[in-house]
Amino acid sequence: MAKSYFTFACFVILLVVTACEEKGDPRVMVTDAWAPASAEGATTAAIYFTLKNTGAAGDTLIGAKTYEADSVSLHDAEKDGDVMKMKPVDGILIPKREEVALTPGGLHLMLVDLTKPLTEGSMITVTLQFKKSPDWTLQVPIKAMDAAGP
Ligand SMILES: [Cu+2]
Repeated sequence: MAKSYFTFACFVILLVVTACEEKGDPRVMVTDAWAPASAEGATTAAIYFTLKNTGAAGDTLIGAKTYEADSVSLHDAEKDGDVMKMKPVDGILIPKREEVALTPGGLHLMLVDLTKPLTEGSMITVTLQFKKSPDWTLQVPIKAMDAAGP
């Protein structure tokens, strides 16, 4: 009985794995999340992380939510002369088998209308929403205001 149950379980796992491969699903992982502490009186804050897609299809980060802010936008940044300008983007594409890094001076999540300041040494929870992959909830450690990386 135990043995046949084990065989059945293996068969089911095999079916699930096969189904995923055939559909060519994305497989997105999120690593190296961090955010600098927010400036005194600031109403916005940026969050950075790396998206890694080891799957057989591309996916798109389309949004995020957190209790720390009224809304979350996807932003890109570029230098316009000496000024760093940010602009909203509809989504962040993560091509299959590729990595996309959100870093200072480039792509980032923007928390808009913070419910409270992000303080160094604390941790916040953010849920990422993708076009195809399930939601991914991550813990984001808050670093010093002048930190350059995770
Ligand atoms: Cu921004």
